[in-house]
Amino acid sequence: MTFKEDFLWGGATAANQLEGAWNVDGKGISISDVCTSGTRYKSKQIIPDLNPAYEYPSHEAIDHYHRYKEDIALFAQMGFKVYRFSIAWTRIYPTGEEDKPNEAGLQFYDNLIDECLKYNIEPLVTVSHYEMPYILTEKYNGWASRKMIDLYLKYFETIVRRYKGKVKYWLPFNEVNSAVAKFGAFLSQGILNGGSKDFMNQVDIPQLRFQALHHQFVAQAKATKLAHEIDENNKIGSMTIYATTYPMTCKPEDMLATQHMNRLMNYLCPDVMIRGEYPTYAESLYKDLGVEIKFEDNDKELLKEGTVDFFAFSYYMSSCATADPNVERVEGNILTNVKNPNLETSEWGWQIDPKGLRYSLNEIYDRYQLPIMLVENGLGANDIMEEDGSIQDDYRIDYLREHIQAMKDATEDGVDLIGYTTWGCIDLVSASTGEMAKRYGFIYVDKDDEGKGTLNRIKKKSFDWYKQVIETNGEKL
Ligand code: BGP
Repeated sequence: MTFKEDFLWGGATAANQLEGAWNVDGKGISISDVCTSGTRYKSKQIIPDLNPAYEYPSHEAIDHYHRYKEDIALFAQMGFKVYRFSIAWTRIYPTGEEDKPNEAGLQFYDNLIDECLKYNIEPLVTVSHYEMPYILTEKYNGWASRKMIDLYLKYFETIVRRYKGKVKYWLPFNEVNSAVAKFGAFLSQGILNGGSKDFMNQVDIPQLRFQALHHQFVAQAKATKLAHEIDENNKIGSMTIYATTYPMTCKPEDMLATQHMNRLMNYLCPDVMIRGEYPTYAESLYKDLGVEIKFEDNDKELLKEGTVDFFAFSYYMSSCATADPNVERVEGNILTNVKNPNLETSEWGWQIDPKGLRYSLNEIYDRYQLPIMLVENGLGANDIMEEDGSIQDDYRIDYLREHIQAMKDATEDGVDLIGYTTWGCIDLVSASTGEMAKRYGFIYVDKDDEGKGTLNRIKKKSFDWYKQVIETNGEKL
């Protein structure tokens, strides 16, 4: 057995990391247009305050807003069956609180979606990918306020109605469990702890993060129910980071530490979004964190009524857990890992583990028995252009080949895997570092960390390789 005949091969991006055009056609200022961190802006060595004159990477990005036709034509050349992109909330509701949506923003996504459909590429839309109208963070402290639920739903309803019949697959939030890992507090939830937009180094207030997460769960459930009502063909996915966690040793203490990590990071969020209720272990997790969630009267029913249709996740690395506080930790960009001596790491310290993907897929399917889409996976690398202008990214081909093989093995194990979108199918701005130098694409974009370059698109070696993978439905790796 191998991949299904209608397996959805493709790639994934996010609005703020590729569109640019941050202040045109009525778009409002989003979180990503102002958010900072020491690493995200390291090329500039400054942490600026909100200053529209400052060149944040999202301001121009790779100017996909004006070049989407060229980019989608390249995806079509590779044979994409699906393209995962996100809609920028601030193009639709610039401050989040307008009564009427911004027609120019809606029109842009009409055009983008039509362009996909022209090539029979299925759009897979992320509704909120690490951004929201910035003003809502100052006014309400983002998702820490329950007010966000209605504002989000207004935006969600607008786009689901507008693109009805064209878009079937929806992901209400990107990596909603990033909030568990703290860096998501500003990036994903818009919480301004102590007024800080430095998302890696905020003061940590778990109570705010987890209450905000509860609001996101309720919003996701209401959105799911609504999307099903608007069109029964709509398929809604939960979307989380999944980092397989191994015990550092076979000591029972390490096994317990592993279980703890798995519950907190990998399972808490999908358990709620798929089963429609908090798992029993949430009570003790929250007690240890000193968190108490405020429920409103019908929250429990709402969570039950809006469970998702499929499981979507990002997979880049695996991790280890230990009960021993003295074991060395490696700083991944976003997740702090215990070093696994058996694995190689990427240039950015992410532990590469294709076999862990097979294991993860089996674990996930055993637990939920829902169709699964792997919606982010790939290798961030510093690609070098040869003198003849080519980019020989064999390391990326190796990485993807091994991960696709792992998906194949998992399919043979019986897992219902329905799609795969590699991250950053065209080079774009890194979410965690703000760099262009951390490239994931099959398509090279001529732009550097100083913002210089022609923005020309150049096919890398991996472009033809992925084309062949899709052509042969994963037979020829
Ligand atoms: C995920 C995010 C993406 C993306 C990817 C790679 O967590 O959903 O937005 O950027 O990670 O991360 P980075 O860009 O930091 O290399």
